[in-house]
Amino acid sequence: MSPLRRLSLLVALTLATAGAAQAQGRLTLYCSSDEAWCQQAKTEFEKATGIRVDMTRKSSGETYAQIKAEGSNPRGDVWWGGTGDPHLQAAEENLTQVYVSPNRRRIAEFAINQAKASKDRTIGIYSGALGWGYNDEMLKKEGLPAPQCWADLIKPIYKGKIQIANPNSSGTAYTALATLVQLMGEKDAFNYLKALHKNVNQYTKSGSAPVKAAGAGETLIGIVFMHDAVSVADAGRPIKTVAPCEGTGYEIGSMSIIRGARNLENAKKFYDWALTAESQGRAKDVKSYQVPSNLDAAVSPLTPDLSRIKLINYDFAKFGSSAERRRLLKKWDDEVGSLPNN
Ligand code: S7P
Repeated sequence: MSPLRRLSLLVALTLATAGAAQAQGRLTLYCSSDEAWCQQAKTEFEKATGIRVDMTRKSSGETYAQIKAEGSNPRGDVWWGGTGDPHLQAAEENLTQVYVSPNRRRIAEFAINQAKASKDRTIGIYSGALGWGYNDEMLKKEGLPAPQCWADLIKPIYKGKIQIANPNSSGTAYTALATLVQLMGEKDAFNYLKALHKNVNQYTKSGSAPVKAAGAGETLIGIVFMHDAVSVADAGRPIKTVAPCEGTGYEIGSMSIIRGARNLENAKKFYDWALTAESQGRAKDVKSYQVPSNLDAAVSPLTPDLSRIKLINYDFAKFGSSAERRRLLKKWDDEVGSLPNN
């Protein structure tokens, strides 16, 4: 072999090795929590491990749809955050993979139940109850009563004053749909949703957008997770948070490793890290006020206390199943989403 040929082979080999080393140092993270929390997770994990994280933030339903579309050629490694139902659906559809982290010892029962329901393809990382936030200044200016119950939200006095997300894209809005079905029975829940439609001025893509809009004075009421309303209030907006008087549903924010993850070892490292008290305790620093699943994680005094909220016995196995989630979303599209705008 000529010296020139030997040299070019050596260069090619060095470049290939360097490429492989670099590939070992990366992680593709699909994040469905709040943008600031996603950014924090990326930065903190990079700092702790030196692994470079490519992070994309999308709502829960959108991320599920992306992982499904990429199923035969997976691009993501970990799906972190977002409501638990679409994580359960992804598990059932074999889009995510089994992993039992050594860091599961101090994890709350609600989070382990999620792992059990999925045969260890997903796990809970936080929880939070559904409710809404309203703009107290606007309410007073308009001389309206504060809505305290689901029944209040369909009153004509709130016509055009409510926002909620579209349940196809948003895990929050799917939680609302499943909650109402469990609270009222399916027939009454769909009648309720049709009545609510008259008061809705916009179905947003993201679940927390409605209360951000309420904080900005663009709508009176945003149906969201209560911790998202607290977060907007904590940012100095005139938002009051409501736990519905009839009772309400809740989420188990979840995490899953995507089947066929290209950076599997790094995915496991991230998964283990995301279950630690240290990483979960940092959420409050970016105004994410969910209840952490690690029992030793620091909890903000602003975090809504779930033991003081009337929670329904949310059936995650049923409403996270592929058939039920698809059926309910189609029914919402056919009977509610397709109604003419007000
Ligand atoms: O981090 C806030 C939060 O409400 O966002 C997640 C949510 O599913 C993402 O937004 P979408 O409703 O648009 O899917 C929740 O898991 C989380 O508590």
